[in-house]
Amino acid sequence: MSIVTKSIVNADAEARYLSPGELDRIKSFVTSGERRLRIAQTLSESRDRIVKQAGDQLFQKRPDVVSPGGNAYGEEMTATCLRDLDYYLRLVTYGIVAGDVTPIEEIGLVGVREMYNSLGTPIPAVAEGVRGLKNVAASLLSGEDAAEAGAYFDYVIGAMQ
Ligand SMILES: CCC1=C(C)/C(=C/C2=NC(=C\c3[nH]c(/C=C4\NC(=O)[C@H](C)[C@H]4CC)c(C)c3CCC(=O)O)/C(CCC(=O)O)=C2C)NC1=O
Repeated sequence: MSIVTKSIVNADAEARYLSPGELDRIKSFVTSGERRLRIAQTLSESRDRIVKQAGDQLFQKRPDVVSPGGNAYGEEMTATCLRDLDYYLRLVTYGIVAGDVTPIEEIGLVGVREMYNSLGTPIPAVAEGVRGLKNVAASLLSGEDAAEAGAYFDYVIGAMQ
């Protein structure tokens, strides 16, 4: 949900007009719109490269996950692992566009620890992969844009600590 929808739902639940504070927050959401869309566009266009490089970095740091007995060992499992990184990059672009972490939370983080535990996937290694996504993404963005995007990657990483 974006801040616009959220504010309207909250105000209507109390049958009131949007408050000055809500209008202020919506204003800053609207004025940052062009920048947020530009960031999401860059990340979407470069998704293949971002995921590939983040995967390479992860498997260099954690060779155990792609070694025999590792959770991402074998072509198919490695591809599934990279698919998960692609999922998180996609969810981060949703968050950036919405200006809100709720889509990331609802689609990709609720129950994630239990899920990875049941699959035997090492969660710190997934977090490391998302850190890689963040670093590669940052290398494609200006400093200010990288900081904005970084907050959403950090949100995912934080949920996996
Ligand atoms: C959009 C929201 C969403 C998420 C997040 C998601 C994740 C997700 N990852 C899965 C599997 C998996 N995830 C991984 C990932 C990894 N293994 C490692 O060692 C690495 C650290 C890591 C890559 C960074 C692997 C290897 C599997 C397959 C495990 C198996 O089948 O045993 C599965 C089990 C079903 C399947 O194989 O598709 C789900 C549901 N699905 C979703 O719909």
